[in-house]
Amino acid sequence: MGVTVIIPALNEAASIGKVLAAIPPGAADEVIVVDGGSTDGTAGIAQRCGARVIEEPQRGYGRACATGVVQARCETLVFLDADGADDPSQIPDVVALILSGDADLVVGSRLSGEVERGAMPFQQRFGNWLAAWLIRRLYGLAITDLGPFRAVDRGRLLKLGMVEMTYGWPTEMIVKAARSGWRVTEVPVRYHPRTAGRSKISGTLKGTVSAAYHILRTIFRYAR
Ligand SMILES: Nc1nc2c(ncn2[C@@H]2O[C@H](COP(=O)(O)OP(=O)(O)OP(=O)(O)O)[C@@H](O)[C@H]2O)c(=O)[nH]1
Ligand SMILES: [Mg+2]
Repeated sequence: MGVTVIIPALNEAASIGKVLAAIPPGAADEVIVVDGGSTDGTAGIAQRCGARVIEEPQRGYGRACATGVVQARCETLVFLDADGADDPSQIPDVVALILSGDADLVVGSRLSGEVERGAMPFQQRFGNWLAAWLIRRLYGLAITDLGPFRAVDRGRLLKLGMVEMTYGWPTEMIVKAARSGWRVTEVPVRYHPRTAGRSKISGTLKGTVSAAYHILRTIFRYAR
């Protein structure tokens, strides 16, 4: 029982403390920061803020999340980013339908929620819209976004057999959930611009092309 919050982090020293402090008291029984070998002191800050820090030296957003899943001690998992883009005060909203047994996967939708100015460049907004449209068409799942802020049952997630270890991971979870007949629900969430540092993915051409490739490949791979 209980809730484990899993936060993948790579060089997010400017925001990790604020993110951890914003987790509402009582909202999580365990908070894991999966550190990808940060060189800016992220792991130390996370530890001092009371998080359980797990090192995952292999690169990849999905890899970090998957390591958190294996290590988590609670049955309900919540994923959110370390860069300050997601709002930890919304953890209770995201996790509620899992805890009540009314959903198997809850995805925080930024597009049906609130995107702060500068949080989501046009290409990221369009990419998410397109991916969600494809998933509606190919999988019959009524979703609007593929956001990282989400909640899921750990036992179920382990049975999905996740293989994507980069930015295709969140997409793979959704399409495999659809294929497995899970009850997938969205709740609106707020999305802020990352607290500090240059955008590594959504604001760069290389990052955008790579993320788009992994997301689209994953959608078509399981559509057959
Ligand atoms: N441990 C670990 N964490 C990662 C890795 N890549 C990204 N992250 C973390 O995963 C979260 C999402 O990554 P971001 O770089 O913010 O991805 P994004 O939101 O698509 O793009 P930008 O915010 O525009 O850079 C952040 O908390 C990152 O620190 C990695 O290889 N290892
Ligand atoms: Mg980000």
